[in-house]
Amino acid sequence: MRVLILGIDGYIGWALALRLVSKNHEVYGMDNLSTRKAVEEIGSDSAFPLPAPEERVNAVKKYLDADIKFYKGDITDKEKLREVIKESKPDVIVDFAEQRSAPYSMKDLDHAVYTINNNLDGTLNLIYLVKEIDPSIHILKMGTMGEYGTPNFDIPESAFIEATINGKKDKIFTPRWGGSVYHFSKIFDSYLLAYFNQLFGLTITDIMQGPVYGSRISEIVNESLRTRFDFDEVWGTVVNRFCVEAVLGLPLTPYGKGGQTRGFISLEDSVEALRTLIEHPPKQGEYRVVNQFMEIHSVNEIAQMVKEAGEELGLHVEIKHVENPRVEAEEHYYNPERKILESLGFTPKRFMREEVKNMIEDLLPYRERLEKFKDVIMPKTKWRK
Ligand code: UPG
Repeated sequence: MRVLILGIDGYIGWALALRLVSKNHEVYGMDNLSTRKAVEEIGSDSAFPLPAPEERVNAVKKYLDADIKFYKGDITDKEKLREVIKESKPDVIVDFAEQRSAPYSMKDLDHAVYTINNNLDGTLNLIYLVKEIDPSIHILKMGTMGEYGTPNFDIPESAFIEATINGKKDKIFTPRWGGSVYHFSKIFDSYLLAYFNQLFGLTITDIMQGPVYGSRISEIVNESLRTRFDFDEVWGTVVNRFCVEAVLGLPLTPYGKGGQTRGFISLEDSVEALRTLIEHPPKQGEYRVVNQFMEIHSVNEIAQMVKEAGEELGLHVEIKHVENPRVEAEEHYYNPERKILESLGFTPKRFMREEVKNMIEDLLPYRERLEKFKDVIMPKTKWRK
């Protein structure tokens, strides 16, 4: 298949590109390199040094004997996006090209406005250009399990549910409630995708993915092929952060009570799940919602796993709860449904307990580099100032 990845320079975008070329798909990618700049803005960097895009493409040629065509461009620039879609003629467009950090979106008004404008402009451009150029293109859009929030009911895996209100039944969009401006931007994306699916008959997979962790996929056979790995208070996600904290000898930082519970997936399983969804598109004109996570854990359980993995590797690891910078439930019910990936033949391969040890092993050679970023680990970005 011909696959265009928007946001190919990111954590999952790059890893997916490697997986797809190794399975003989034709990969085109576009990125405006905004994550690199925004991470620099807060004084941080990827744990693994990142080669420039051209060097990454050369490394793919050298180590995987495959070609990736990289376009530098911003999906909020509709002329550029039109040019890239027309030139690459994709069967499927995978869209990761959004501001993806909850804390970044909560810094101040400017960051909130940027997040909403950037994410929604990109989604609208993509929708309208697919309709204009070739409405049969499958749009595989990265959303988040965070769209649902933490409701006191089981989270369904479907776009719509049947509800009875004041004794009358109707179909309603599955309820969503975000925990940051970023998460709301994804909720608004989902409404747009569902609406334009009904209006234009577009073929869409809207992926509700839980936080991804990990540093390995089988295609990373040389350091120059590594994908980025963030760990600071703004761009790092919880498991990846805890592993870096363990490597640096800093206490692990569960926020508040640490009972926050989420559905997690390893990087390896994430790219393989995405490949499965690419190779098994929905019916033409269908809007498909997929819940993409493999294990449910609380932040406290994760801290415990990372502590044990670190200690097995000879590190001294402490856990120290810190005041929660976010506004979120710290103890709650959590039971999301997951059936679609399994129904397509997908089975997970990597689990958190073993994977955190691999991550610490991968990070240890970079300890000196990570030492330089000790100041950006503790949470400073507060939801309520
Ligand atoms: N948390 C801690 N300690 C930390 C970091 C986070 O307790 O040091 C908590 C945090 O309060 C939250 C949970 O861990 O309750 C998850 O936070 P995090 O890992 O930062 O994930 P999200 O903010 O939900 O966002 C990530 C990605 C986003 C993606 C989403 C998928 O940044 O792009 O959509 O995961 O759910």
